Amino acid sequence: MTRLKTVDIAGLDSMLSLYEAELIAKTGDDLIGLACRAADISKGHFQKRVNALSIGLIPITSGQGIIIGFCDAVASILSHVGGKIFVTQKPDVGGWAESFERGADIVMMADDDRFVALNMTHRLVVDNAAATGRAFATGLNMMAGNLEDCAVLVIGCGPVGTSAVETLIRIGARVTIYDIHPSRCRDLKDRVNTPLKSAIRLADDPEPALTENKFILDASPAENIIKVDHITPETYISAPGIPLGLSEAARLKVSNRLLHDPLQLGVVTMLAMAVKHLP
Ligand code: 2YJ
Repeated sequence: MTRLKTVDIAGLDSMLSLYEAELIAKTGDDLIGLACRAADISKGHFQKRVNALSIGLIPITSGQGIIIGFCDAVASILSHVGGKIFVTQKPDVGGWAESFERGADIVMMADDDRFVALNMTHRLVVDNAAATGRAFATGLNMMAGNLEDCAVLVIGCGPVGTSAVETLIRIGARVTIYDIHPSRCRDLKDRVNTPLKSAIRLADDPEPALTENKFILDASPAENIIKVDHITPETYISAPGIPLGLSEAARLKVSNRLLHDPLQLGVVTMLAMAVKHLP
């Protein structure tokens, strides 16, 4: 899993309004709207629940340690959509204690492997990878119009790619999957939680797959795999992977038919999934 860097999230706070305006132009809906569709809850339910919530963010020092700006970036995204948000003064165990003392309904934290939201009332764990896969698959569906019966290429068969494939299959897309490690493609097809596994094809070479597919979801951390020659006027790309997999020329050519961010869609969708079962 890619570890975010401070540079990936620098300035995210001050750009949220612009980010949201671009998201609406691309998908027809805002951050809350897209996240609610991904989590399958209504905007009304989301807003009513979130406005009454206290959410604690705990910096975690284990592994490679604190990423400067990480908790603040997550806090700014959450503040943008509602709720009472606080970053704990202390990291780790001290942060847990503070979250309980301040009555947090939801606690969020990340180490090098997992980024989770914990719904303290329902003992529900929402993983950022699952939320991110859902969000970017939903966003691709919205950008493209409707992906039912359409062919979609998913690059990267990790947890984000798996969740994206499950979401695309639920939408009714025909999905081709590719990973640099072929065994991960087979594992994804075995693991994926759907009776419609026959809708999943395995690609052993990315080149023809990238040329043949106009709808692409890139959930891999590979740079420069999507090149300018792969982009046509009908290409739509949803790219949760960090760093972005498009070459500079490909990025320019695909223009606003690209959905990509380091945290925003995944974080708001985590929150929507975490409040879904609150009465
Ligand atoms: O609390 C901190 O500042 C750090 N322990 C944050 C670590 C952030 N974790 C990562 O970057 C992981 N690779 C997961 C990120 C998932 C984003 N889609």
